[in-house]
Amino acid sequence: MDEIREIHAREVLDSRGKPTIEVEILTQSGARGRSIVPSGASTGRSEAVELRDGDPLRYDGDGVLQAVAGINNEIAPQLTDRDVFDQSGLDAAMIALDGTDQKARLGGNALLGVSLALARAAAAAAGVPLYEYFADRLNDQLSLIADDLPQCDRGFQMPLPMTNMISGGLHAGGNLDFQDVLVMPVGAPDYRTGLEWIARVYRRLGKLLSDEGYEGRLVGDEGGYGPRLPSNRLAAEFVVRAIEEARLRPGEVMTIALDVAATHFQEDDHYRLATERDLLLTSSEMIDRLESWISEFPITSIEDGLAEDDWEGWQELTRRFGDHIQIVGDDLFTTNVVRLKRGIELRAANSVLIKVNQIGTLTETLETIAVARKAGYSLVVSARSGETEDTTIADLAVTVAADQIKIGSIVRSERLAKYNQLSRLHEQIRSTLFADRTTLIH
Ligand code: 2PG
Ligand code: MG
Repeated sequence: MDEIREIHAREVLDSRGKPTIEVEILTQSGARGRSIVPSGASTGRSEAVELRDGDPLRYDGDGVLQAVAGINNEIAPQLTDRDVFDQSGLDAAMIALDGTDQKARLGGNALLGVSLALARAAAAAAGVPLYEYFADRLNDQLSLIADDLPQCDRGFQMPLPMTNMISGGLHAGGNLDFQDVLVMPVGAPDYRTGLEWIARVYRRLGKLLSDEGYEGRLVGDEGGYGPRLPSNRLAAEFVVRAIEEARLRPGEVMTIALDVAATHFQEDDHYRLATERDLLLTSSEMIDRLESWISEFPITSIEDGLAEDDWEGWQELTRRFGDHIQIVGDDLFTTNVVRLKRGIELRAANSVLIKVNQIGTLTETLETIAVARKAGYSLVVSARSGETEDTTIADLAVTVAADQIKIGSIVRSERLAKYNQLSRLHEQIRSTLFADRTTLIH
């Protein structure tokens, strides 16, 4: 038992210069925890609501003073004097205090800031690294789901980086329809080698783009290059060439992943490809289009290939490619256990993207992870396009033996904060192995 003494929130800025929430917690024993909340641009409709002030005179309405006040004046008095180790009870108390389905009253951003700062304070109070503290909380969730489900055995593992090379969509001014072309060093023997391979490809890619007259220096929100290419296809072609120039074998040791983020170019029941003369595709035609990409490029993972409510399309997508490609739901699931269970039942995907701020508390995030594991889904722990120096997701990925971690590219310090934390964890957990990634191999 270690009682919470102080909870204090303030407004700080994220990597896009937008206000966000920082929370600090102090316990009776003197342990401290601090967290900063990330923010998405290509958000799913079912995400926890991000509470923003809407006052046009401050940050064009993006201020978070109301959410900060909600923490300082409502959440803090409720949680003060309670045991910092009671993560699930404290998260449940905040959810009840908010009282809405999508955390719209106090804000998912407010709840998440407190939830993660609580975990950090509790880990500090227990004198254990954050990833170890997360393991105990994950085991709580696993045992709630089923007695026979193997507990997290503290066999911590490094996640494989899924790293952005070319950014498009809402992350780079609409230069491309697709949001990310990413790489995964599936043949790397360990994290350190994988990171070097990724950096090598990134450098070759910048040079290739510049040499051919495209913007090989301008980067999008997550540090991937943001060239104005004439087609989505060309983006994948450039990345394959960069892998070759880096003397790595595309499809063998380095594969490609896509985050299509299709929700954001869906119009009514169609998908509008602006870079292809506003071509309108039905869901099935969009799947055919993805199929041609899969056959042409060494793609082993597709995220949000279809829009967030196109459940039938997702079923077809998974039926056609789910046995050899990772089909990842991001906007589709929004880290929400109800949506994930529906997807599992419908066989609508085989992998889930985990973003802590989509759901808004650590306990709910771990519940979603536990359900995904039980269903045999792979896990991709992900940052947001608006990020900060907070490194919590690196520890989370190691605890849950995430198959991959998606942080953005290997430039910009809000991204490097996580990659560098992973380098520290790589030494601490003394496991050179990546999590099981058999699903990724062609
Ligand atoms: C995504 C994320 C991260 P955003 O779509 O997966 O790349 O973007 O945070 O803008 O939702
Ligand atoms: Mg996504």
